[in-house]
Amino acid sequence: MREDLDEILAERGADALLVYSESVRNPNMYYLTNFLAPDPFILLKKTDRPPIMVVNSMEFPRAQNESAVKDVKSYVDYGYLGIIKGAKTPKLGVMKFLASVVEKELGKGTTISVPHDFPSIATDVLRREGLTIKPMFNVIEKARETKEADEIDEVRRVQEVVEKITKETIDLMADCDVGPKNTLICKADGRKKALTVGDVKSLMGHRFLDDWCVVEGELIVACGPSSANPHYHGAREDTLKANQPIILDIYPRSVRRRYWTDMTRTVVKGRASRAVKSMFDAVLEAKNACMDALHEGVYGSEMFNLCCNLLEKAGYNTIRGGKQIQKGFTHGLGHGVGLEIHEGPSMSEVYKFPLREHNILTVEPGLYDPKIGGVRIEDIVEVGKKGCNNLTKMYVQLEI
Ligand SMILES: [Mn+2]
Repeated sequence: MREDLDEILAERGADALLVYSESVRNPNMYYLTNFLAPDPFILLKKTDRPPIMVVNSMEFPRAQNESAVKDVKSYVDYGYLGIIKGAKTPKLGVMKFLASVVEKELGKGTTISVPHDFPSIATDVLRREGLTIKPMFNVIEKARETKEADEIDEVRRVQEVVEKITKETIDLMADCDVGPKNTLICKADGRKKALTVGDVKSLMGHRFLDDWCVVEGELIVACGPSSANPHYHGAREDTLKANQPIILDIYPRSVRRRYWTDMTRTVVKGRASRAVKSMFDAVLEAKNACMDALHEGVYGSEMFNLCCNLLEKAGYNTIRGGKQIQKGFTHGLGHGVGLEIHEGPSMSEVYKFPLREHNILTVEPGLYDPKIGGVRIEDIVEVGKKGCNNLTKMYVQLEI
């Protein structure tokens, strides 16, 4: 939570925080400001003091209206134009300007924490101006891991949209006829055609926008043996087939508030083979058992180990111990979700830290076989003190 920032900075030995970035792609900057701007601006915060935001003159009125930061200042207040004109090049001038704002607001002799992706050239210029810059991992990210009520509400809202649209997509597949070579045939504009991955993604993308959510890049709609690669997204021209697993991994974000959600369902139109049914049963059992075991204090690595124990007991191979495998459980159990689709905390072998109340995490065991395809089931949950709260309400059903 934002209020944890001061404590995190103090633990790391920093007196202040500095971010210089745009906020459309940078989740840390958006998190600290709730202000969306496509060009870089400045955020400074001394420990135990409210943050200050410094934006260019064009963004100043909008920042005053829209940002969560109360103390908004304009580049004009710090003599922007004069500094730029006095520098060798405009780009170097911007760095000198940044240094002068930081010196004025934070001062020399202050240990200033910057994120890992703070521009290295800015670090160089600021240090040359005598400022103490310390790049650090996991300062803002650590605060972001524990969600506030309004953040959880927003993930829940996007999740509701995901469930509505995923159900519609599954209904569309269920209503298809089965044509030659097991190809799903749907009716579009009064005529029959093979249902492609491109059709499904295009439909879903439009429907998400109707609910003010957006797909960035591609969803995963993967059918048959190719779905054995967990991050095979499905090619536009791929046709969907009956009697084979179809993985739908659906992860849009909200257009304005920027929060993601993540859900996966695996379905078979028609009849699933015995092998796919066995994989499905093992994955579902592992998911349910892991969700039962999830609560504040348990380590991410313990959760991963529990899942591996269950899947190994069911006769499947896992990547535990750093094995390179293609058949079995080939990825981690889950990841944090928020302003990034993959963020902390993580439920993998190396995450030897306790999970905390109000973490939002996916629980997504999967089993894969390059000859058959994959089965993955993914829910998104909020970690609680004694258990977890499943934000996913959608049914789990293999055959449709
Ligand atoms: Mn996921």
